Amino acid sequence: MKLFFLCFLLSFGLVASFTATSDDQLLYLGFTAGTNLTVDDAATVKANGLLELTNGSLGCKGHAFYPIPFHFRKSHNETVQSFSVSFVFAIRSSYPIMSRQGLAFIITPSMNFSDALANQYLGFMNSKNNGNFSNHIFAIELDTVLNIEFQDINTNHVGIDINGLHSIKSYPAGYYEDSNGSFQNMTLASGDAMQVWVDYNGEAKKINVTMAPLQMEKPTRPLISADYDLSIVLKEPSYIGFSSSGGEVDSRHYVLGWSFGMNKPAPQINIAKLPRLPHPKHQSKLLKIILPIASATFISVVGSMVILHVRRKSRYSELKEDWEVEFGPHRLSYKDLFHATEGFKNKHLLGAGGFGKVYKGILPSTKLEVAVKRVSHESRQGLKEFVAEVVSIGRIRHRNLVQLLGYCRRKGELLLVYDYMPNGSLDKYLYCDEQTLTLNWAQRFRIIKDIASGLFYLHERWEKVVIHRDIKASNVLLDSEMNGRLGDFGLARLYDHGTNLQTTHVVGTIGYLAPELVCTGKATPLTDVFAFGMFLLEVACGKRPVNSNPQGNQPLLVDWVLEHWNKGSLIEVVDTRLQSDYNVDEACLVLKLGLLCAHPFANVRPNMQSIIRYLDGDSQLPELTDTDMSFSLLSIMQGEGFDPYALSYLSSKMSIGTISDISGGR
Ligand SMILES: Nc1ncnc2c1ncn2[C@@H]1O[C@H](COP(=O)(O)OP(=O)(O)OP(=O)(O)O)[C@@H](O)[C@H]1O
Ligand SMILES: *[C@@H]1O[C@H](CO)[C@@H](O)[C@H](O)[C@H]1NC(C)=O
Ligand SMILES: *[C@@H]1O[C@H](CO)[C@@H](O)[C@H](O)[C@H]1NC(C)=O
Ligand SMILES: *[C@@H]1O[C@H](CO)[C@@H](O)[C@H](O)[C@H]1NC(C)=O
Ligand SMILES: *[C@@H]1O[C@H](CO)[C@@H](O)[C@H](O)[C@H]1NC(C)=O
Ligand SMILES: *[C@@H]1O[C@H](CO)[C@@H](O)[C@H](O)[C@H]1NC(C)=O
Ligand SMILES: *[C@@H]1O[C@H](CO)[C@@H](O)[C@H](O)[C@H]1NC(C)=O
Ligand SMILES: *[C@@H]1O[C@H](CO)[C@@H](O)[C@H](O)[C@H]1NC(C)=O
Ligand SMILES: *[C@@H]1O[C@H](CO)[C@@H](O)[C@H](O)[C@H]1NC(C)=O
Ligand SMILES: CC(=O)N[C@H]1CO[C@H](CO)[C@@H](O)[C@@H]1O
Repeated sequence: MKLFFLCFLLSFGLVASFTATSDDQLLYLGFTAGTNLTVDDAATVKANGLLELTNGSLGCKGHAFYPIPFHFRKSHNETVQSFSVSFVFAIRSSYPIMSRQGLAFIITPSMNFSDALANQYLGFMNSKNNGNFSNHIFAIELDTVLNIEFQDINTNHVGIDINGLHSIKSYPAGYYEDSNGSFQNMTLASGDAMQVWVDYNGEAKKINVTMAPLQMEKPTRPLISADYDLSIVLKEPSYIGFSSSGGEVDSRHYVLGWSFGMNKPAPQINIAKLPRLPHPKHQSKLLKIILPIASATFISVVGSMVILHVRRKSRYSELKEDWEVEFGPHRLSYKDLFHATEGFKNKHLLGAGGFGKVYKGILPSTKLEVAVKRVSHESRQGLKEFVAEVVSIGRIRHRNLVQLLGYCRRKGELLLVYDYMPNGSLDKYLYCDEQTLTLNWAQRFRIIKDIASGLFYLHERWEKVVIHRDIKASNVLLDSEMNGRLGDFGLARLYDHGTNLQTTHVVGTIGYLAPELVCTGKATPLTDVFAFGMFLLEVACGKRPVNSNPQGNQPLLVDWVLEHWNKGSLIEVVDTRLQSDYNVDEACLVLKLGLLCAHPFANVRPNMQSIIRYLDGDSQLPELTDTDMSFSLLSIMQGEGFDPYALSYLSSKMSIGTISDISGGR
């Protein structure tokens, strides 16, 4: 390497040059094919001198390394010396607003990344080795996707990675203004070229990362500064270079220039000598005039034909990505669902809930009756995890759960396909006006037992604990034999994904939310038990959990039942529509169990297994004592900051999400 190598290449009027100025310094002002650079996978050196790391094909990865490894220590038993890196990069995408992964500068003992994955693994990690200390990899990631699994901070960040993608330190892309110290945002995926500096101080064991727009001098204050001893990370010798991966949309990652210095500053990159990015932003005047005219003419001629064609196509268009391949069997085509519901006609509308509208349909292939739920889902973040969860939920089968058959994805929406329940949801029967339609006690008691058994399965019998989070009468559906089946399980998590992980967002429906859930936002099996308790009272009394009393002075059903229990007149709360035609022992059992389950203190509530034993009469419900029951849920909730007005005006249809919207948003 003692060679002094200099090469100028004239191509497209650009000068691309590579200089290995000495054995411990590098400078690339653009790249030339056959340059001292090892590229693999999707990476190529373009004729105009750009190093293109990813070529725009979906889920591709690409690498470029200086082919000769560096010695980072003077001798094998010493610490890693200081070094510094500087490079100019750009991320170009056909859809500027969409996610497209990113690239990383990396130092690695091996150039073989055949086992590494694309997408969120940035082409240098995979799900097995991520975070493993035997990787000996140091990287600076420029990431445009928020990956919850790596605790990414946002969709536009710079991070210092040691042996894995969970950054030891990261910060939104940007720089600190030298003049006044204010922070200026930068958008990695803007398509503009920008410069990054990485400086490691071997004595102070400090890593600084700085970035700035191309025309700017290096800012004094680094964007990220981390104390870390790279001596425990880097292997001797190690390669330096770049790794990159594309995501779900067409995007290209470029490096325009690069310099490196071992124990000395990286040579300054002369911006003027860098190659140009494709799609020049400055069009010639002629083009500015001709282009609109030409395109207008073109559009008007071809337009009508295209519109006809696009209409046909976009009608059934859906989003499908490579990661979904493994979920293949669970994915249903939009075309099938469209035909199944005759184009989502209103006459097939079964109802609408907090998540979206539900339609009845008949799948063309199997003639199976299904319910199709259209859930609007703006955020793409966490979608992969969510779909994985949907598929995992789809494997849950139990006679008291509504089977999820599959899903389909379109732009901004998700379609979930369930078994059709011909007799609809329980709330219709509980709150209907006609006397004839209501359910008798035996039917009610059986549905209660059904739901208990479905919930018990979710909590304790399936391979992992599934918390329902939204138990209520409208989520209890009745099949053709009037068996109770719990629907919507696991769905509430949809709203958890993609929102800020720090601010846990409460999901559920007012009146069914346990006090501790409202405070901590943490759903547990016992918060489900609370909602189940409310459900028991609801079924026995035929009243909604909130604002059930016409006089309005007792907004919570549980407090009203409790008042009667205290007075010894529990039986008076039983639904009058039953016209005293019910089993008094069973009704008392359900009411007392309801109170116990809806207890504000979670540790007093029984688990689902005990609940089933009580309902089956296999064990005796513990006698409720006055001290156990000396609570008013409303006062406790008010103590926790609930607005009593909001509470009393709420119908059970409203969810917490809606309330926070009314009060000015999150
Ligand atoms: N599998 C199904 N079979 C038949 N009807 C269904 C099915 N799923 C839902 N429905 C009907 O669609 C209505 C709306 O359901 P959805 O679950 O979206 O709303 P919800 O339960 O009222 O509220 P939330 O979205 O908060 O759970 C239900 O009340 C029910 O009548
Ligand atoms: C790359 O650089 C090395 C040493 O600097 C030199 O020996 C080699 O010839 C160069 N290769 C090419 C293709 O320029
Ligand atoms: C991109 O690179 C991959 C190799 O990783 C190759 O299979 C693919 O054809 C390339 N696509 C284009 C558009 O060049
Ligand atoms: C490093 O190893 C060399 C021999 O390989 C030895 O002479 C020297 O003392 C060692 N230095 C330290 C700091 O251990
Ligand atoms: C790269 O590693 C894989 C497995 O880790 C191995 O199969 C392959 O032969 C390696 N390629 C080279 C060029 O060493
Ligand atoms: C880390 O990688 C090494 C070598 O590949 C392997 O033996 C070890 O089990 C891995 N450790 C973990 C925790 O995965
Ligand atoms: C700091 O300076 C920059 C440019 O000089 C300016 O855009 C920015 O508004 C200033 N910020 C503050 C807080 O003064
Ligand atoms: C930078 O971006 C963040 C998040 O997008 C935003 O909250 C902040 O206000 C922005 N700051 C400036 C100075 O634009
Ligand atoms: C890193 O940044 C700090 C200021 O935050 C500075 O004091 C230090 O000298 C810098 N170190 C290197 C190696 O540039
Ligand atoms: C009460 C009620 O509506 N029962 C119906 C449930 O569904 C079956 C099959 O669709 C009907 O036969 C029942 O009448």
